[in-house]
Amino acid sequence: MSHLKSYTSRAAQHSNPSARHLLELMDRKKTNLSASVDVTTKAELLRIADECGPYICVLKTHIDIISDFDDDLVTQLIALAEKHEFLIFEDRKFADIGNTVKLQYSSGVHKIASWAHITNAHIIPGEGIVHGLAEVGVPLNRALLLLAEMSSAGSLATGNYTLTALDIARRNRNFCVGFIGQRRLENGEEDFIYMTPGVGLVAKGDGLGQQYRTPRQVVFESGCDVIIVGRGIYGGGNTAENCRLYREAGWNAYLERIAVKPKPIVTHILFDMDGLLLDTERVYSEVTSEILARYGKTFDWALKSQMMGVKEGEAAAKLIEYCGLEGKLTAEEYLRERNAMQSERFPFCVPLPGVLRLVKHLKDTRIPICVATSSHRHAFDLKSSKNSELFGYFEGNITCGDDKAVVKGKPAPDIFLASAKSIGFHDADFQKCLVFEDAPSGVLAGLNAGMQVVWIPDPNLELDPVLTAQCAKVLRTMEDFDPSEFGLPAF
Ligand code: BMP
Repeated sequence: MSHLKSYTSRAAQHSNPSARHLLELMDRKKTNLSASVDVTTKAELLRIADECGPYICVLKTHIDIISDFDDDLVTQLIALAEKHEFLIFEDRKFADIGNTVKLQYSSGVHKIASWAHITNAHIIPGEGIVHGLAEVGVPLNRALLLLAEMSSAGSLATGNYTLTALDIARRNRNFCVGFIGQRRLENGEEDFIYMTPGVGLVAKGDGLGQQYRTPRQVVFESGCDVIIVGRGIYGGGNTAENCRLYREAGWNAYLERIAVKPKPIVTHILFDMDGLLLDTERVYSEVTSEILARYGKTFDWALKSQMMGVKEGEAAAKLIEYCGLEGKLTAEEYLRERNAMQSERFPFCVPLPGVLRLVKHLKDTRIPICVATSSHRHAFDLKSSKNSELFGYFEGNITCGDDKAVVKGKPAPDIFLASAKSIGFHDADFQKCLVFEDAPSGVLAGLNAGMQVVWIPDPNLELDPVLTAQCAKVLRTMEDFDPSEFGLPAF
C-alpha cells in the first residue's frame, strides 16, 4: 500500500530524478497542490506563478495558450521555479505517433523538453508515443505522466483503456512516473504518482463538462497524490488566499491518509464461484439471451450486472421488471426454463485463468479456503461435476446460497460470514478474511462483512468508482493476483 506511506519514503521507490525530487519537495514544503494557470498572457502567467509559488509543489502550464510567448518567459518561469522550489508541468497531452511527438517535445517554438520537468501523453497511439518522448526526455531527467482517466463528463478513458495505461507505465518505469487520473489504480507496494485535475472546494462543474471533487475525495478516498486546481485558485478573489485554502485541504487529506494503518495479513480466503472460479457467466448469458430473444428483448450488461451474484428468485424478479415482461412471463416460468437449459450446459464450464494455480497453491500452503456461492447446492453439484481437480482442493468446504446459515443473499454479508465460520475463522478482525468476487453485489457483500475484497470483474462491466475504491485490488484475471501482497506465501 505505497500510498499509505509518506511522500518522502516513497521517493526511494523511484529511479526517475524528477519523480524523486517532487516527492521529497512535497513533504519539505508541506504541499500536494499544483496550480494550473490557464491564462493567455506572459505577464499574467508570471504574476500568478509568483503568487502561488510559496504554496505549490507543481506549476502546471498550457504554454500554447500564451499569446505573447517568448524565450524570456521560459527564463523567468525557471527562475520562479528555483526561487519557490516547484516543478513545472507542461500539460501538453501529446497524442501522436512516436516520431512526431519526439519533434513536438524537443523542437518548435516552445521546446518543451528544455524547461518542463514533467509532461503528459495520451496512450491512444499505442506505446510508441512513450518511446518517442522517452528518447528526448530521459537524457534530460524529465518525467512523463500518462492520461489514465479524465475528469470531464463522458470521458472515454475508462475500463480496459485505463488499465492499459497502467501496463504501459509499468513497462516504462524509468520515464513514466505516474498518471493523470481520478483514482489510484494499484494498491500494492508498486509506486506511481497520481496527479488529479477536476478539484474544487465549492464548484461541482463548469457547464462545459468539467466535474469537480474535493481535495479530500481525491487524496484520502481515491488515493491520489497531487491535486491540480485551476480556476478555483486564480478565478476571482485572492489568489494567495485561495492557494492557502487548497493547500491546507490537500495536505490535511494526505495526513489523514498516511495515518491509516495498513490492512492486516490475510489468514482465510473465500471464493465466489460463478464468473470467478468458473466461466459459468457465459452459460447464464447464453441461456437468458435465448429466452429473452423470443420476446424481442436483449440481455444487456446493465441488467446482467444487477442480476449477477444475487439469489435466483430476486434476480428473476429483476429481469421480469427490467424487460417489462409482466403478464407474459413469470419469474417462476423463466427460472424453470432457464434452469433446465442451464443444467445441460453447466457441467461443461471450465476454471477461469489463474484459478487452478492459486487454489492449488493455497491448498499446498495450508491456507483455509472455502467456496461461498449464491448457487443452490444442486446447481453447485452440476457445475462441479466435471471439475473435480479444482473442487477437490476445497476438501468439501463449500457454502451454498440455500444453506441454512445463509438467511439473506448478497449483498448481505451472510454467506461470507457463514463460510468463514465454517473453515474455523473466529477472529474479531474480519479484515483477515479475503473475498474474491466478480459481481458488484458480491463485492458489496464482502465489504459488508468487513472483509478485504479482490474484485475480478467481467471486462464488460462498468466499474463503480466508489466500489472500486473500497476494494483491496481490482484485477483483470486471477493470474494477476500476488499472494505476497496480502502476507500470504508467495508462489
Ligand atoms: P480547472 O481547475 O480550472 O477546471 O482546470 C483544470 C485543468 O486541468 C485544466 O488545465 C485542464 O486542461 C486540466 N485537466 C482537466 O481538467 N481534466 C483532465 O482530465 C486532465 C487535465 O489535464
